[in-house]
Amino acid sequence: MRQYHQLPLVGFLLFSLIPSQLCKTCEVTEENDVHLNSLLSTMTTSKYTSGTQSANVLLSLRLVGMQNQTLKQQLSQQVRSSVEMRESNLSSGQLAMIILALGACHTPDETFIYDHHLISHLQNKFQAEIENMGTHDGNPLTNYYQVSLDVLVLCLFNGNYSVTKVADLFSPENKNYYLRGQFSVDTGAMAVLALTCMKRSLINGNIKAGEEDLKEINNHIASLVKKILSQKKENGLIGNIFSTGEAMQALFVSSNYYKESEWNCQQTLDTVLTEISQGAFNIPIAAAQILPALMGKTYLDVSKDSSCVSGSGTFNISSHVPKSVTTPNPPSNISVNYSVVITKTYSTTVTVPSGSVFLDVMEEAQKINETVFGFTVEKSSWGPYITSVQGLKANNNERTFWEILSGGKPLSQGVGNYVVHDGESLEIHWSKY
Ligand code: B12
Ligand SMILES: *[C@@H]1O[C@H](CO)[C@@H](O)[C@H](O)[C@H]1NC(C)=O
Ligand SMILES: *[C@@H]1O[C@H](CO)[C@@H](O)[C@H](O)[C@H]1NC(C)=O
Ligand SMILES: *[C@@H]1O[C@H](CO)[C@@H](O)[C@H](O)[C@H]1NC(C)=O
Ligand SMILES: *[C@@H]1O[C@H](CO)[C@@H](O)[C@H](O)[C@H]1NC(C)=O
Ligand SMILES: *[C@@H]1O[C@H](CO)[C@@H](O)[C@H](O)[C@H]1NC(C)=O
Ligand SMILES: *[C@@H]1O[C@H](CO)[C@@H](O)[C@H](O)[C@H]1NC(C)=O
Ligand SMILES: *[C@@H]1O[C@H](CO)[C@@H](O)[C@H](O)[C@H]1NC(C)=O
Repeated sequence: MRQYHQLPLVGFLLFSLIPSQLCKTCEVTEENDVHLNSLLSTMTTSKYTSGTQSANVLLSLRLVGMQNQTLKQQLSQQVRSSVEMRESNLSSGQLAMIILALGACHTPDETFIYDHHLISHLQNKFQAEIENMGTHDGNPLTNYYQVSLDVLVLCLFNGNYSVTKVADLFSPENKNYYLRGQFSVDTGAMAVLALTCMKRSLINGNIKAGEEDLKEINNHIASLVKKILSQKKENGLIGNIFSTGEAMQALFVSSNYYKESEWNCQQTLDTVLTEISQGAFNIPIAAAQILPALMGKTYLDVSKDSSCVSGSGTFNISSHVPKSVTTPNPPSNISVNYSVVITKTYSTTVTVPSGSVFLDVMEEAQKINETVFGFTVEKSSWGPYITSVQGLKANNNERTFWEILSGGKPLSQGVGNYVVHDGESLEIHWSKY
């Protein structure tokens, strides 16, 4: 930890190192606004139980200039009370997301951040992440998605952090960018947003650091952008459908690190719109994470003065709520094969009503044999998260978790949302990421 941003400016030389700050976006046109209605109604009609979930949604609605004051007031209230009730228990990234939401668009919520000293709490939580990495083989308390959120928010809200330390931490070779051996697009995208914020602050002279730091940050952005683009699929999605929104944000703010021919933004946008119409974003946090990019917005816009007025004015949200996707067929039962895999495999066949989700199967199995199929679950912003099976608990320090699969393939939805099919082979695996 050599340099902090209080140190003197290195100088104008820095400017020459950096490409201009163009920001290329593609966004939904007015005639496509209708596609956004289902996203907005998912966010409008949900019950909010998690502070992080409310914060994600509030941030998203504010960034796109959504007009419903009642809804924004409710969400803001929930976010603030989640701080008042359990500030000390929030993870670093949860607190960062809350600050981002409250600080977006310069509303009176901003004073809450300062009255409650949230920036200095975040500095401490960020410090604890770094200390944990030191004592636990480079593993943060949470994960690099959250560590990136921390840096992004400390940068946007002028918190104190070491530029040199962060530049070292965010080296693209760091194992924390990878989950199950795969580059995590969500994580890489959040890191690009954080590094870009730092880069801009350095150029503007808001923070001071050595020339070496700036070079390093530039190199990291370049190489992360390359990795993100390498996860681009034939249909334009980047990573999977749920990482695409954040990848788009990262690519918007880093457009001078790739050639125009390397990314067809319109194709990505069109595929996302198709997925929206098929109901892919049917939980509020998924809707909240895709929406800003569709309107050409990024989390870096949070600190801009005039960024939160939507270009196309207000949305015309249909009061019509999309019908639930469950089939109206008479209730019938289906059977699935369910296994718990540790080193040994424990299997059973479970019968559940059609339309059941993975979690229902686990509950049925638990009734059959509590010792073998007993499990614990925690509420999270994405729904229920499995924390232990047979008493064996997931542990971030060891990078262990319970992975869910169907037919041997990892699922891209959680146990609360994945709808099971007759004859399917479901598994929950004790795994390392
Ligand atoms: C880090 C991460 C993980 C880590 C979490 C542990 C850790 N070390 O932090 C690991 C690798 C273990 C993991 C596991 C899974 N994950 Co994950 N994960 C993420 C990631 C990159 C960041 C989450 C985060 O910290 N958010 C920020 C904080 C502030 O919010 P939070 O709500 O407090 O975060 C907690 C929850 O998000 C929870 N969590 C993480 N993943 C998932 C997935 C589900 C379904 C649920 C309910 C909760 C959950 O862990 C976080 C830390 O405690 C997100 C990306 C994203 N866009 O959000 C994907 C993401 C949330 N995960 C996803 C998935 C699919 C999974 C798995 C279901 C994969 C699988 N086949 O097993 C499992 C969960 C299985 C289970 N046990 O219930 C999807 C969810 C999509 C969806 N529609 O539901 C995402 C969006 C990635 C993606 N692009 O597909 N994940
Ligand atoms: C605004 O949000 C509230 C929920 O907070 C909802 O009941 C109301 O219908 C919304 N208004 C519009 C115009 O969508
Ligand atoms: C904080 O978390 C601990 C352990 O998870 C729990 O026992 C405690 O009740 C929580 N405190 C609050 C205020 O939520
Ligand atoms: C900023 O943080 C560093 C440690 O990371 C510390 O040495 C320094 O005193 C802090 N400065 C302020 C103003 O808090
Ligand atoms: C809003 O949408 C509804 C139905 O889609 C339409 O009838 C109405 O004219 C639209 N209003 C505006 C202001 O565009
Ligand atoms: C489905 O299973 C439940 C419980 O085993 C049973 O009560 C019910 O009659 C079954 N329904 C059908 C349509 O088979
Ligand atoms: C269920 O799955 C397990 C593990 O994949 C397998 O060993 C077992 O034969 C399967 N059972 C049935 C009835 O398909
Ligand atoms: C649960 O499964 C274990 C291991 O197969 C077995 O030893 C035990 O007797 C079973 N318990 C019940 C209640 O069936």
